[in-house]
Amino acid sequence: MPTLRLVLGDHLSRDVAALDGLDAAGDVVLMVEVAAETTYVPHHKQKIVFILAAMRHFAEALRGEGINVDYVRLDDPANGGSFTSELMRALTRHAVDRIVVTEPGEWRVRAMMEDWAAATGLPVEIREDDRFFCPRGRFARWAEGRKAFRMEFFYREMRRETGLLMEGGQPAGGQWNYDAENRKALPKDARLPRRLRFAPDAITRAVMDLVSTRFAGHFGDLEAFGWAVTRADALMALDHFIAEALPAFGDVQDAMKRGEPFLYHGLLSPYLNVGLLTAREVCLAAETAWRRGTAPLNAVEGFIRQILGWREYVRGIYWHQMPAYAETNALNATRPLPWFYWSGETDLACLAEVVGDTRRNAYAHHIQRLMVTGNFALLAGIRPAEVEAWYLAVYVDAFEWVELPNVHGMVMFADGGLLASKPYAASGAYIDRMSDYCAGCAYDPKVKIGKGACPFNLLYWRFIAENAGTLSGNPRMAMPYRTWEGMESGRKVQILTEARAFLDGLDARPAGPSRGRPAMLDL
Ligand code: FAD
Ligand code: DLZ
Ligand code: SF4
Repeated sequence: MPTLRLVLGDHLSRDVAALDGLDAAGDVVLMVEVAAETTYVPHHKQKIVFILAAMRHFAEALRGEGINVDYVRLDDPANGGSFTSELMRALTRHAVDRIVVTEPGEWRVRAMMEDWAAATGLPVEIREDDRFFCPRGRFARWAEGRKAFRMEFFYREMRRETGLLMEGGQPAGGQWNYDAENRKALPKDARLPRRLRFAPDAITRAVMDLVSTRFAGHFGDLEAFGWAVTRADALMALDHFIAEALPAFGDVQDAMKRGEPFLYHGLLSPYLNVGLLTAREVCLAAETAWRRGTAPLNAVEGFIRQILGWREYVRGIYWHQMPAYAETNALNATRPLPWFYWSGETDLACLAEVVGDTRRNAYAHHIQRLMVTGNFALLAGIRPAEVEAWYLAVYVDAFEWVELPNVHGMVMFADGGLLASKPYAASGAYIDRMSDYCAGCAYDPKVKIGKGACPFNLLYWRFIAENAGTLSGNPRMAMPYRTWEGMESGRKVQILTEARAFLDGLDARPAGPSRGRPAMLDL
């Protein structure tokens, strides 16, 4: 029976479920560039280029196999602008008996798909996305009956089930987790690998021209675009990472350095998330490096845990908890997002650096996201929905299934501790220990109050005081609460007064245009 197979922008895998059983003679593969997806948050320019260029290359590869691909471009004058409108229009071009699609990565698109059978009058088969280690049903069984979820226990089950880094039923090396070895600061003489960049070809350059005109006001630089947009190039990026960066990935996984946004990180999340690489092949490549003796166990375990553990865990939580998950605000945070998240114009050097990296590359590594921009948003009490919209917009790898649990749960503690056992709140001392950012700052991480006091120090104690009702009973927060309670009352008053003055000075939205202002922002 002739089938219309819709392939979305993050379904770019040849073995994606929607293409299973494809009949090249009778079926049509539909791919659509649509305004609604390019603007539901003001995506970084590089993110739009990455997805549209990867889609165009994927369509070419399918055509090379003799498959009938109906590809609708963003600038097609007849383009109706949404998945639904383009599906309806495609049905006027093709006589098909049914529609097949892989389940999407976002709740809002899933809800849209539920209406398609009624709208089209055709059967719509929404197939499970089997590119993950842990099917949704498997996660639900693990989650059943638990009040709070903890990644570490989930991860151990995934290790056992996949056999990754297992020896005779036991974890390789005798330990499940080597995180304690992975928290070193970057040595001064560290030699960092040069990272692969992929020069845009004619297809990608055409998309860059489109984006630089149509999305000129969106956040982010486009000139530096060097992401892979084909599977062949993504595989080259994987090989390069395994050979050049993985061996040192572990020790300094949490380090940050001015002018060095990539350090030893994989830079693989965009490829994993749109389907140019599979999670299984990436984990197997890392495991093979360890078995061959070219990368140490602490690095390989740390890396595999991010994918087999964290990535699968946050996806499980997303689908298990949505749509209610996005609505909670356990710490009642209500402050608007400061404008410097878009402009980078702030005298807090760490924030200026991370926003600057994000603007240049549509990338920041995990600790930059968690402990700089995330930590600030948590301590300053920014409204979770605004923080989430920012993260979803600015990173090339951002899709809601992975962004939301990381921001809502891990960063903002807005789920009240479902995902993490305590908030990742830290004072300036943490940033000073893990980076060289403070050396160039107007503030001093060692100064706690008064002139030059690092705002993270003031905000940390204010956060502790403000959220005592919710957090002081948490055993993992016992130490900061003991310290706060033991602090001399005059000092407490001074900290709270200075923190309040700092927060009052934060500027949510400047009157005039600012560098980095996104064209459309509907938060
Ligand atoms: P590496 O450090 O090399 O890690 C290897 C891989 O592990 C990554 O490619 C990624 O697939 C996976 N991974 C690592 N940490 C996580 C995690 N916490 N959750 C899920 N996967 C993880 N990742 C996204 O893919 N999309 C997002 O939108 C996203 N938003 C985030 C927002 C916040 C506030 C935080 C704290 C983390 C977020 N992450 C997100 C997770 C992580 O920061 C990125 O996956 C990572 O920085 C990608 O760069 P990399 O490939 O160099 O990662
Ligand atoms: C993110 C994105 C963008 C910017 N543009 C498109 C697009 O034009 N067409 C498309 O199929 N997908 C796009 N995407 C990815 C979708 O937003 C993604 O498939 C949904 O969010 C579901 O995960
Ligand atoms: Fe950031 Fe404080 Fe260090 Fe400045 S002193 S870079 S604000 S942590």
